[in-house]
Amino acid sequence: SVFEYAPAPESRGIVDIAPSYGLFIDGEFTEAADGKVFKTVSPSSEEVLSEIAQAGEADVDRAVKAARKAFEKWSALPGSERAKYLFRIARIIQERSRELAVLETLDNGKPIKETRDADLPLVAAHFFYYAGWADKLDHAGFGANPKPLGVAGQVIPWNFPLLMLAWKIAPALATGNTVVLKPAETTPLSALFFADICRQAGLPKGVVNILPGYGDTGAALVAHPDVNKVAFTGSTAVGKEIARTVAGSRKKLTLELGGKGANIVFDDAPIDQAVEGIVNGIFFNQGQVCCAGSRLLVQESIQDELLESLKRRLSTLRLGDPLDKNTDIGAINSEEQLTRITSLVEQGEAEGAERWSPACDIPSAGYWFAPTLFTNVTQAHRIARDEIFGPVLSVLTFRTPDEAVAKANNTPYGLSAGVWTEKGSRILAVANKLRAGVVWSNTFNKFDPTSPFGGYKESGFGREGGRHGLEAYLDV
Ligand code: TXE
Repeated sequence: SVFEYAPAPESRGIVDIAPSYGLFIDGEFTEAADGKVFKTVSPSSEEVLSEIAQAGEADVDRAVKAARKAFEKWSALPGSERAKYLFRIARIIQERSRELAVLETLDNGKPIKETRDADLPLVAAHFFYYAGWADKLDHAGFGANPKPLGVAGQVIPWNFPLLMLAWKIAPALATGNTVVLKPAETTPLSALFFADICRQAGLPKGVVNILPGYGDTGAALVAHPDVNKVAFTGSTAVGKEIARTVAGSRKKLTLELGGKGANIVFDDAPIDQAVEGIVNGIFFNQGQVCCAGSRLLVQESIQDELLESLKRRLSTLRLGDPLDKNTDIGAINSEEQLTRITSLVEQGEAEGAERWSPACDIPSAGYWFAPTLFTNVTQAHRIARDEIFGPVLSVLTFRTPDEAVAKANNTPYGLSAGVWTEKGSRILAVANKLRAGVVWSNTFNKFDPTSPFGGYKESGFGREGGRHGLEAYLDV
């Protein structure tokens, strides 16, 4: 795993990180045309992990040209041949999953328990799943011989760097498109390792190109006239900007944006199980999850009992070194994100909500935020309306199912929700009224490549995953 433009890697146990990495264009690691670089930092130690080439407009153009050229042959391959490459990539991801998990944890700050047991298995599963579709597109229900779109420009965030890459690249390649992908500026490393995996799998040059950089690199990619499809996951503000850029062009667009998910707990729910689901819903990945259950809607009659159990459970969470297998709460991905969380939490206090956190030691270096619970929250509070994207739960109450539904839907977002009750009929009745792309019942944050994922309202449009995920990359 030593890349050409990656002199003398420094060993970090399982993973070797080189002091510098290039852009990945047309099958080669190269410097940026203007020689620009930026640093990627470990959020749990603030230590510089590596220096990364930063793609500018000229590099975007070069990568799109390479992807365009590769598209001719790649799209003409029989689906069964494309499938072989995807299966090979999936197997290499499995073989290198320990290395990738450590790398992702170092660059992102999330607990190794999560990268090892959630991110990496899901990444491999996505490639296996879409490999299986590559030679069956005629049977996907879109009519005979659906056509790939061409070059896909993909921009992804930092919260699940490799998983978001898998969600974007696997269906694009399976359907015969080629890709230029921009990872987030704070987490470029796993995408560059993925580029190396593409080479290891013998993927033809130019089919996948990786361009690390900031928002301006993403904007240049989105605006490039020879990009046929734009797929974005990130903030609602940037999603709207991208929609404006793409408007009037012939580019197809899918957007996966923010959320403010409601986790609704009825009085007949098994409390212990619900507490685990609430914890998973908002503290998984430090709450930096678009479909996080960031609003707890609890039926008034069980509020005291539930909150008592929840506080007891939160007091057992271990915050600290993300590489420690016992860590539950890792670092916040960046100083900017920590500032955003802190300011919203301060606003919550200023607006009169009651703040509670378990006692925990915050390491001196790195970006950290203790698990936080807000009670006495009203729907008007900003902490009940804005996506915080941190380990912060706002608790609201309700009396009737109708009130729960009304409160859950009282948000501009519509990505996820959870319903906790023993009554099957109630699950169905409530789920049907929730305006959210995914509703979990008696569980939360469960993902599967066979299941379409995406938002209603300001959470975006288009679906990733499942058969629906193919449609985003096909002219049908
Ligand atoms: O997002 P950005 P940020 C939400 C979450 C978080 C907030 C801000 O609430 O607190 O957004 O996070 C690239 N044209 N989510 O600032 O800026 C950028 O380089 C094209 C929810 O990190 O949207 C990165 O690769 N691309 C979310 C990606 O967009 C641009 C995940 C996301 O960054 C661009 C992340 C531009 N003009 C944040 N500007 C989710 N849905 O899961 C930036 N980028």
